[in-house]
Amino acid sequence: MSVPTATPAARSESRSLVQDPGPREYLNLIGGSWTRSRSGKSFENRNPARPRDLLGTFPDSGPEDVDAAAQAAARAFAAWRLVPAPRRAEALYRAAELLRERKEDLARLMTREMGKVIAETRGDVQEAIDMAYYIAAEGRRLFGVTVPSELPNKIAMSMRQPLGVCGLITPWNFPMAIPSWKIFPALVSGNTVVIKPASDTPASAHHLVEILVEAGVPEGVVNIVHGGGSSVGIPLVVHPQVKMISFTGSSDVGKTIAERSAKTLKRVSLELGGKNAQIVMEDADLDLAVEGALWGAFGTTGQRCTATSRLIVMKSVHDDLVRRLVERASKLVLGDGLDPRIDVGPLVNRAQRDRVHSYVEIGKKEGAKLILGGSAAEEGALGEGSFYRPTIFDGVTPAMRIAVEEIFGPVLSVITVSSLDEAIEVLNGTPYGLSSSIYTRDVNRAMRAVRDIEAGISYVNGPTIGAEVQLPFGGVKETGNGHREGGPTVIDAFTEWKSVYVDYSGRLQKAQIDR
Ligand code: UN1
Repeated sequence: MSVPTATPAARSESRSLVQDPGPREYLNLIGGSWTRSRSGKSFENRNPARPRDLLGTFPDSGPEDVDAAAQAAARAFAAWRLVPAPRRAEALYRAAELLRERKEDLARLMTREMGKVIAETRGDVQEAIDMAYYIAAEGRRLFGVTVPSELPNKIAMSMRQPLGVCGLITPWNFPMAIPSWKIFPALVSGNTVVIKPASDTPASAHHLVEILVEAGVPEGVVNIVHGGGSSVGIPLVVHPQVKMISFTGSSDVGKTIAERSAKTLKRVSLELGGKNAQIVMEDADLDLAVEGALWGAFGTTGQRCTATSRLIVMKSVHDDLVRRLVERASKLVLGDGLDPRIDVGPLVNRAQRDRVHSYVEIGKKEGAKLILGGSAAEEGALGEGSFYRPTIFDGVTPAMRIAVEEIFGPVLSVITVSSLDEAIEVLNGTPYGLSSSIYTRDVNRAMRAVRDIEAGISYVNGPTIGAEVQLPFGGVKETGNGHREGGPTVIDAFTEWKSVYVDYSGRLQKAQIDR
């Protein structure tokens, strides 16, 4: 069988320049051709720090575009699944090199697209680079198990097989990292993909896909269809050619996807909301705990599913810790994330800003004590964008809505407790279970917390954010449905097991019966 390679046509139409300041028309990629939406409709992508800055227009696609992409991906699967995995991985190594070369341009574009500060968008591209190298190496692993057979002259082994067309639906908070941690393992495992990136961050996903085309991924293996959740996302979820859906986003949308895909028993890998907490014990290094809480709560303007949204503090250190925290948080500088002096960028859009503010109003009504922020930042140039002040509530009780529901913004709730048991009980008292953290110098307490916290990720003396690509990423309870993307476990999400028995005895042998 001949190994497919990237077609020159697909290459010549791809554009590598990402720093072009003028708006451009972006297209879908379907079966190797860059195309408009069938309806001809498009939508705009604007900078949330300065909405007059238009990055470009994108196809506002519909079910007919999804269908074309799914069919193209299904056709491409026939050949791609037969390409040896180490060869498939070679495209990912090349993609990693291209991402490295363009890291700065891609980071700048991403800051314009979704607002987080340039140091963080560099980190986002770096996470894609890390994932490319990490997963490319899987091309020479994709381990199965070989075990003894209970019968003589017989081999029992297992191997992984691709699923087929995977539909990937990705959020706007990690516009390149999250698409990369779905696309790369899907491809190395031999699947083909249709990706629908968030319509707030379509450009970052576009450039990632463009890089894969340049890296030699054959036509039809990676397809991108832009548009909204109901017009593109749901048609992808229900499409009969799509064998698997990987989604990162809210628990509400995750539940809808699970319901809609149940009819076809499609595999669904869900990475959903969080209400992550940092516990601070009385023996903690308080300076370190303050640094951790600041970064965990206000990094990415609080828009990480791993963000620290609750600070669970022992009574004896509460006053000292909160005083230091407010002092530091009040000095955070808001603004356009392209300026390296800025600490906190805008929220991704006005609707998110309004949503965050509605939670602040709820917190006040519930009787929590607002000790910092609590309003949109509108002075000067900030008024144009979707800026919200870092916000801290003290005196929060575990049952308040601001202590239970995911806010996805720069809002931290401080809850006071008197023992480790109480801290863990409060931490576990939400429907979510993604990330968690404890600051203590006592190894016994740290290990009890690691054992008893209900979360997919636990940090000791580090904030709730900052997962590395080589460990499983995901959570328990309403944070997911048992899959773990990232780490070696991501391969389980994107492959089927096949068990293979080879009998070389030359006679009929009966398992369980011949003894
Ligand atoms: C997310 O918030 O959806 O662990 C992903 C972290 C990042 C990934 C966050 N590496 O904070």
